[in-house]
Amino acid sequence: MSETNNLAPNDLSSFWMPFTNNRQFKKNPRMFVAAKDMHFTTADGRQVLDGTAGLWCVNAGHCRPLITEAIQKQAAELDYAPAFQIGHPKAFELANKIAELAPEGMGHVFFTNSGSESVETALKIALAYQKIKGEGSRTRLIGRERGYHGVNFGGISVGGIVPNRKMFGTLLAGVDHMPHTHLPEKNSFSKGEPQHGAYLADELEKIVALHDASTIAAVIVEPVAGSTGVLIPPKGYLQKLRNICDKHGILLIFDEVITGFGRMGCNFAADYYGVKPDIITTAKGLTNGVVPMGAVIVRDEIHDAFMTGSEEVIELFHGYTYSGNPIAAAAGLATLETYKQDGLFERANDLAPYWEDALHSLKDAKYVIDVRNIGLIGAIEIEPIAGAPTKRAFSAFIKAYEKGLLIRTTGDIIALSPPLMVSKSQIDEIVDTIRETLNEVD
Ligand code: PXG
Repeated sequence: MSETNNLAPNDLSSFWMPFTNNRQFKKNPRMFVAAKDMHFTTADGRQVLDGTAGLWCVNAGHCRPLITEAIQKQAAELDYAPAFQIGHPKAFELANKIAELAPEGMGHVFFTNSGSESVETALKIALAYQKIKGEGSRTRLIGRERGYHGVNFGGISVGGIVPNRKMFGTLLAGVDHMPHTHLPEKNSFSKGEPQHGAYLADELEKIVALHDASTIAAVIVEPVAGSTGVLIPPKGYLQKLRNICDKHGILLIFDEVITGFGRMGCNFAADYYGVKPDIITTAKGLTNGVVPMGAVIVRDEIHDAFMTGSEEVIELFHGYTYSGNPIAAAAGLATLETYKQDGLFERANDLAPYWEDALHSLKDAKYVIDVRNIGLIGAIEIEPIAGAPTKRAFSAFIKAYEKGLLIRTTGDIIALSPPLMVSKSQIDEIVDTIRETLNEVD
């Protein structure tokens, strides 16, 4: 054991890192050892500005005192309580707070430990609900190309990111996919919602016509697709999906793991777009990423449909050892309080126009072929190196890191989502560093 945790471990072999080029990383590791507000500290003592809120989760900024203290206190008071057939007050309190933030009539919350588990939970609730309503033939699930819904089997089945699916067998049966909404020839450099493409929602009608509505349980989409490289829904698209689902008795699930809790400058993307889904999946920003936790928010009628029959019977055969875990619940409560005290959702909303202008100033930067933005989300798409896709963006990731800025790259897209406490000068710093970085990569 090293005497100080500021030293990189000298043997990196045992930890099989997620979504990482392990061998390349271990030859030249990048380690964070501390964080505060907008910055990480690296093992060699450098400050790195967090342009991505960790992995889209640290919406309140790092090591915020209320959250840290709440976790410390909870760990000393009630470390764990069984999640089945016994409760503890903070889980109920947090569920109430989430329901207050959720759109009207979505007053019930099922706790999970990640976005992936929230997605599995939502899909299972949708299927079970259809069955309870006497519509047991509705077993199909519809996702979308380029969709990301976590990495469990349900999520990769409805998801549409090919490398996440192709190694893992036949996946769930009875899944179909709508086309993605990316129309670069029509919409590049759109500020906010792109004008063109609402018609792509009509593809759902074609899928319904093919399979018949009586076989379809639910449609799941990210209101703004994040992981695939920030695809913003064309104007009117989500409302059209809602209308088609209503017409055919299909549930609409919004996967708001990224868009929830202030990222759009309001509680949820559902509020931003004025489109109410039947189920919302969340995680990440719920606890500021500090303790793993997810929550599935369910429309009252769906929840109530389960609360019939004998009270001696478990209504939903589903749940996790850590559903509503006390330390996660304490972190969630303190996170929501921090958002409120600091007015962070309003701050994100106020900053969004500045963010938009700053990002679009990169239109003439080297290699840039598109800039997209909404709320405090942004993407800079760059021209790939011929025959070597992703290579230029990955070089930019490394170069930006060396220059003291954390960005995310996916394919040849730089994705940005800073903590909501970001300042205007830090936004300028993000943009300036990206411009410089692009000037310097091959
Ligand atoms: N749904 C959506 C919409 C997500 O973005 C998940 C589900 C899965 O969440 P968990 O907690 O199981 O990872 C996600 C996660 C990236 C990136 O850089 C995005 C995610 C995770 C890690 C990296 O775009 N999204």
